[in-house]
Amino acid sequence: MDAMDGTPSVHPSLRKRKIVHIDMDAFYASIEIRDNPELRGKPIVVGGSPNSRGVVCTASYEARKFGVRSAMACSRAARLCPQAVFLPPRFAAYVEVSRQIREIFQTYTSLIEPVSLDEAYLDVTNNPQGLYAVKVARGIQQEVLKETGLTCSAGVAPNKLVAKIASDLRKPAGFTVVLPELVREFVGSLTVRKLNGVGPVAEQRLAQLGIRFCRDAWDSVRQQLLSDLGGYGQWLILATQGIDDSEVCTNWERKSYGREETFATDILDIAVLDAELRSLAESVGEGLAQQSLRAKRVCVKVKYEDFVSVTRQACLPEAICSAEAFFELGCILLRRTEAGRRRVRLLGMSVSALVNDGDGAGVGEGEI
Ligand code: TTP
Ligand code: MG
Repeated sequence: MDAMDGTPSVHPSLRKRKIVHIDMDAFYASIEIRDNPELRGKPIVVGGSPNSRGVVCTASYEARKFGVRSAMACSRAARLCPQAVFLPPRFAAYVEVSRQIREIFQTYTSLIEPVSLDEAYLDVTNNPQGLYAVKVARGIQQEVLKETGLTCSAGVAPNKLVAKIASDLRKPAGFTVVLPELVREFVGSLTVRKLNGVGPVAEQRLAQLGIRFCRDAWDSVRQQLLSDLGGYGQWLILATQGIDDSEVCTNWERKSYGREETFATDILDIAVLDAELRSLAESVGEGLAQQSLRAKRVCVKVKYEDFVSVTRQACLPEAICSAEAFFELGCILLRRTEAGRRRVRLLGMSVSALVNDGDGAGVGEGEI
């Protein structure tokens, strides 16, 4: 679609917003290296120990060269990179850095959507200082480095979808700007898997339709095939052109907050599981308190020995931050699973419907 004068027309939604996406580089691993400079230059794996059945939280870029990735079994990581240094996570340190970077974001705008401890979207369309989006992103990178000693990558684009892709493009310390006029070509050249919303299953399904790169979805025949997929297909038609009209949601701090533990051997004894649940609840309570958050919903996750997982959740009468209350509700939820009758490989607790201390009641109703 070209305009009469030959200049390509730009979809109107690409003129509405200026979004910055910030993502810290190798977050947990970089903090470990910062706090122990002897680790610099070495392959670092943060997560379970190499001979445990835990998983990798993250790996330094040196370890990634060997193929080590987040969520991989630690035993596999140890085989791929035997010289790697394995470190347990120190969540309190990561939460503290997360707080510091959010403080920096807030000096530029209050329109912030934190996605995880190390990642956030900022809507800087009308930022109070009247700065260009590029200037905001550069300023944040410099201040984050100065305040925390860590690098982050930034993406600047007309929407969240493209800003996230952009921040990931030139890690570490990457800086990528995608102007509205270039969005379509930029996204078109990427594989569909780069879109936040296309996972391995959708990737395969799209490949069957002949869609590997985003631009493969631009012709009318394939767009018809996609629209037959319903709402997700409609989203794909737009996303493959770099169009996304979603707003930066400022009214939640974090979607959920949790901990989980993969056991060295599968556990049948419910009393042992209760004790594990108590320590998970304590850790969750501590993490929430550090972030001055309270939670209303509690979720328990159980993975049985055959890797089948179930979750059970319920709401507390009001948003609170109490390890004891999380534990008590957790015990009730655990008894709604087959724990005690089937061996359990992993136990997790997470809390959601989070509110800041001082805010009103939490959201959501639930069964108990
Ligand atoms: P990411 O931003 O996905 O990864 P990263 O910051 O380690 O590396 P990158 O430079 O590619 O951004 O996740 C942020 C942190 O979240 C990561 O350091 C550890 C944690 N995490 C997990 O615990 N498990 C996971 O599966 C993933 C993906 C991340
Ligand atoms: Mg990151």
